[in-house]
Amino acid sequence: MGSKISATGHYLPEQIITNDDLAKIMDTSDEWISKRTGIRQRHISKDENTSDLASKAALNILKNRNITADQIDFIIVATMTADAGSPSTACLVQEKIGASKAFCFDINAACSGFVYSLSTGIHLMQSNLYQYGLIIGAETMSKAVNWEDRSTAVLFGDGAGGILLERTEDDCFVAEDIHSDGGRHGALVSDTKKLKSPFSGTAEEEQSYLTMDGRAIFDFAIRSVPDMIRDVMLKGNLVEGDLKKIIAHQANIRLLEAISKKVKLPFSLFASNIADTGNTSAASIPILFDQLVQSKEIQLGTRDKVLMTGFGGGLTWGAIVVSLN
Ligand code: 4VN
Repeated sequence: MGSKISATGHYLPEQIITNDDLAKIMDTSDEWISKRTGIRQRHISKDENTSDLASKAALNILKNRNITADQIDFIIVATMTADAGSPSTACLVQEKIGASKAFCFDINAACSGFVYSLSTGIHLMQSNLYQYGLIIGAETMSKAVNWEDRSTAVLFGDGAGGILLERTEDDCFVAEDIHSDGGRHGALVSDTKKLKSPFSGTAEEEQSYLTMDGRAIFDFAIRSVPDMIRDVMLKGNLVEGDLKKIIAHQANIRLLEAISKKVKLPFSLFASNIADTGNTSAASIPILFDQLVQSKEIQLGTRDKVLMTGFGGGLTWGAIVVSLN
């Protein structure tokens, strides 16, 4: 008893911003961005908020499984760019798609959010209480970044993706390895709300854009992710040949190359779409997952094993291996 991934879907906002477009509004270049990150373009929302992207991805997933929204038991949205503090983005998705019987909540674990949410969803399904659960990663990073800071603005993009978990005898769960280190939270901070009440201390300036210590985050990822991949493979009794694909958070192509070298797994195992979408934080893994299903590089119903790994703000990092039952 447990669940399987029975459908996938994603949605990217229509507007594409290329590196050359960015070079017109800030001191950067296509050469710098593409060489150091692998990013060539990103999708940027014009008037759709995170819940709009998430809802469109959700409808896409339901269409691919041919079920209706009122059959869904729960919706989890992984996001660090929620529409509001309350309601959760998941509740807004519920309203937009008409998932009337679902219980809905967000998980904020930054770029690791989809791995955290998939783990949560899979273990909820292991209770055998539910038939269908939607797990979505959705972000509008464009509203979080400072568009005058070329060191961060060029890295991020908007989008949403997700999967449907469906009750089945044969559980898709293989292994997971999930961590946080709040002691290093300062390396990536977004939407800082300062204390502001008649009873607070000093009235501070409100700062509402994302700041990242790129060096620190990059060093953290190159140190922690290879160890985590090794550990999750050990936990699942897996060797290289057992993995069909590694779907890692799309933060930087140079980082993925370095991780591949360090864990001694061929770079061809590492899927990538960063050239087209940039870093979409919690949405990057599920968008790429659906694109791989659509292009038949991975296939549901095969028992092939896929390793997903996210890492970023929090700090948070996590890896999960599932079988594509
Ligand atoms: C994980 C990572 C990053 C990230 C950090 C740094 C970085 C991406 C800094 C150096 C710069 C190229 C770009 Cl590794 C971000 C997240 C958050 O999702 C997670 N790029 N860079 C250069 O080469 O000078």
